[in-house]
Amino acid sequence: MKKTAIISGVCGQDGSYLSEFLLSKGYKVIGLKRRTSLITTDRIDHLYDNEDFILEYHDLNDSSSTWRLISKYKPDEIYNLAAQSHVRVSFDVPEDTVNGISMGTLHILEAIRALVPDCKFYQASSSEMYGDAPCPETGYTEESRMTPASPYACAKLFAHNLVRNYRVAYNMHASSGILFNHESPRRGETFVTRKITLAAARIKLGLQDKLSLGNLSSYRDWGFAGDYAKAMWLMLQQDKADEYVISTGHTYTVKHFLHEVFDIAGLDPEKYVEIDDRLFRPHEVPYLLGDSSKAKEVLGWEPETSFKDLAKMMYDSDYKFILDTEK
Ligand code: G4F
Repeated sequence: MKKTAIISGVCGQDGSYLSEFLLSKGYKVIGLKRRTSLITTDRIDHLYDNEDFILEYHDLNDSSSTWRLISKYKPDEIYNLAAQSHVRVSFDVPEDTVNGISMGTLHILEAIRALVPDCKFYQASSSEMYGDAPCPETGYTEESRMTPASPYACAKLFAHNLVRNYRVAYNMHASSGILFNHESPRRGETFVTRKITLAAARIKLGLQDKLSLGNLSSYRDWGFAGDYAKAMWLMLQQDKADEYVISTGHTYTVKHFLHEVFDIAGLDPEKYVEIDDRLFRPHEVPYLLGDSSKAKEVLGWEPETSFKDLAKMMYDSDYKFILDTEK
């Protein structure tokens, strides 16, 4: 009998990679999508022909939709990936961001407890939760102090703690993956890596002449989103639910990523990049480095894509995309 998995936020980067992964493992996948006036299904359009892939409308702020769908499909696993996930934007729409992440997670946990207590649950926790807490030399672990530095990160920490509470209080199989930044050609265009690879491709093709960026000196531990989807699944295959840091163990500045991509494109960033103060954040996370020793030891998980390969994969994909669509 096929296992059924529900994925909230299925139209996002991670939702699309996880859907592909679960379908390849023989799952029936119920993807939950928020209603928007613009079409946002481009990352999952190629999955429509698969009869095991079903799309349903859902909203994190509408608990009735959460209860109805969990009751309808009685899933074996639920992956909660939905969120307003842009950190800078969370300063502008804090209520929407915080409500969706915190109450959305609570609604799912309560529905599982009442309707499908054996269902396994995955929570998309984030390295943003560490905020500006001091980082150990070898990177943040599951036990490191967390001092979140944005409404988004505060809400993620609330949801992270809630998941732990439900795991202990109700003996639920509820796990959290503390994922460090993970990127891909499917990354949203307003996140810094994709903004850089798209701009480099457009500049190379003579379609853009400036790239505006904010803080170039923050450090991020950047991995490939496709590698990280497998880690989410592995967490739910364990006998015991738990929390895991998922990261590469290497950290680079935004400036370093910029130079890597512009080098690949054969461009000099000094000629094109301008700093725009409006893109700085009221409170920045200066340095993120993760230590995934626990994931390696317990899950047997390790990242497979290097920083250089990730930058090249993203630039090459955007170059082809711009050539096909704009040139
Ligand atoms: O690409 P970013 O917007 O990602 P950020 O804030 O690290 O958050 C991402 O990763 C988290 C995991 O740690 C997720 F939880 C979260 O949902 C999201 O996926 O910014 C990266 C860095 C920041 O320091 C930012 O200040 O790049 C800096 N930056 C500089 N110029 C910029 C820009 N960020 C964006 N988005 N746009 C810029 O023009």
